[in-house]
Amino acid sequence: MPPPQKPEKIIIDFKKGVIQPYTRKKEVRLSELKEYFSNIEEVEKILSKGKDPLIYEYYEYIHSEATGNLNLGLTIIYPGKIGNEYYMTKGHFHEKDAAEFYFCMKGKGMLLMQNKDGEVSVVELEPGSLGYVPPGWGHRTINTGRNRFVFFFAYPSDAGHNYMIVKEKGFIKIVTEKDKAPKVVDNPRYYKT
Ligand code: PAN
Ligand code: ZN
Repeated sequence: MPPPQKPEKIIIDFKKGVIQPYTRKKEVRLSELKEYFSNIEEVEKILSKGKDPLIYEYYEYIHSEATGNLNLGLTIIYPGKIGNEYYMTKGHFHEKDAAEFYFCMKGKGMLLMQNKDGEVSVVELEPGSLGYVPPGWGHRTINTGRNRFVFFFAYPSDAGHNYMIVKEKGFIKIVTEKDKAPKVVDNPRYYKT
C-alpha cells in the first residue's frame, strides 16, 4: 500500500504563466514537430537557416499513477505560424478512457478534438472558458491569437499518452489563417488506414 497522501496547495501564477510546484518542464521546439505541421517544406526551410523556434512549453505536476490521482499542469503556446498553420501542440490520445479539461487563462486559441469514429469537434477558448475533453477523444490545442495562449489542465494520473496515432496520420482537420482569420480546414495529409 502506498503511504497516504497529504492535501496540497498549488499556486497558479497568472502573470508569469507557471504553476508551483511542478515536477516536469518540457519545451517543444520546431525540430521536434517536423511530422506534425502540414507544410514540411516550410519546416525544413526554417530549420536549414539554423533556426529552431520554441513553439510551446508546459509545466506538469505529476502524481502517482497508482492512487486515483490527477496530474495538473499549465501549457504556454507561443504566437506564430508555419506557412499558414498556427503554432500548436502535437496532440495525442490518452491510452485509457480518461477525460481532461483545459482552462484558458490568457490569449486565445482552439481545442481541436476527434474521436476514433472520425467525428471532429472544435472548442474556441478565451480567458475564463474551459474546454472539456471527454474520454476517447484525441486533443490538440492551437494558438490562433497574437499573444501567448496559456491554459491550465488536469487529467487522471494513469491516463497514459499515445502520440503515435497523430504522428502517423495527423488530425483530420488543421487550423490555418485565411484572410487574417483562423479557419478549420481538412488536413491534406490526413489518411485513413
Ligand atoms: C496536456 C498536453 C500539453 C502538451 O498536458 O500534454 O498541453 O501537448 P502534447 O502533449 O500534445 O505535446 C495534456 O493533454 N495532457 O494529457
Ligand atoms: Zn491529454
